[in-house]
Amino acid sequence: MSHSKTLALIGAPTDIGAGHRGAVMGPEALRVAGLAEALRGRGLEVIDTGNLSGPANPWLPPVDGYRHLEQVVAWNRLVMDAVRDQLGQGRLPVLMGGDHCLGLGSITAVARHCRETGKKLRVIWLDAHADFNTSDVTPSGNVHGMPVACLCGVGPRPLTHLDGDSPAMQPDQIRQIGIRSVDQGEKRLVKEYGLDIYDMRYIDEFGMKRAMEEALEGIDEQTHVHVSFDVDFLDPSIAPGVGTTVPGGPNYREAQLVMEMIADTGRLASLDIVELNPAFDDHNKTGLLAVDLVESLFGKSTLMRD
Ligand code: B3U
Ligand code: MN
Ligand code: MN
Repeated sequence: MSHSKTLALIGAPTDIGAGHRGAVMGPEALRVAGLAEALRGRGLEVIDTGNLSGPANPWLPPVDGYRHLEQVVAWNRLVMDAVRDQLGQGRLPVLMGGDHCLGLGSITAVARHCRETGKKLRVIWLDAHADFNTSDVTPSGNVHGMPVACLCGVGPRPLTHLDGDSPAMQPDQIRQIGIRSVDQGEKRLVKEYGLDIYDMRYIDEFGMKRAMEEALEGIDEQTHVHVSFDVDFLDPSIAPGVGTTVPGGPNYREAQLVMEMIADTGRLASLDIVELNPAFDDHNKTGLLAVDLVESLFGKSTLMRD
């Protein structure tokens, strides 16, 4: 195992970018499900840095195509600073969301760290959604549907320039897996920007193994792999605890394989676990599953290879 690094759990309890209440409880649900204990059980050193404290969610309608832009910016600044701080200390940050708008702050910090340390960035985005909306095409105004676009420099200036530079990353640094809900205008944008998307059609036709082999192609010892795990990636039958379920997602075995294949690269260096919504869950079933999968991401092999 290559994880000599200490893991730093960072709680970001907010649903500021979401359309449903409840992701604010995500960090606590992951703690209750035993995230830190499970990873320690794998021999990893884990510290829980506690929760960030940002603005409350005012639950207002969108303004000019964005809901709560000011508060979204504030939360993402907090996340960016916390992730940057942990990376600077040589730790592996694990962001416990919170909704997926926070992937913007997390990956902005990771991308800068990669530029400063000469690493190649590869983002593996596990999600039912492409999260490439803009104010013009969003059906909701919810910023959790926009972080990938913002990271690629498409969006409102306070989000695209979160740390001053823009774009934070290039479309060819990201691979999206499990996608099955892309809005009409969003489809045009992901084509225009050339996003590498392994959607459910691709996974059905060629299998998860091939999708992941292609998504992980080119990763070497100079690569920093960031996983952004939106729990709605999983099929709702196994993961009901999310705000925006989309049927037809990866099953338990496929999800395990995804995590194991990423673990096998030995290059995982930062992680987001987002969109867990205990208000929709069944006895923390989804939280427990997320912990189970994250264990695999950190090298727990189901075939007793370790
Ligand atoms: N694409 C839709 C729905 C959505 C995106 N991300 C989530 N839901 N979690 C939107 O509102 O942008
Ligand atoms: Mn998402
Ligand atoms: Mn999603």
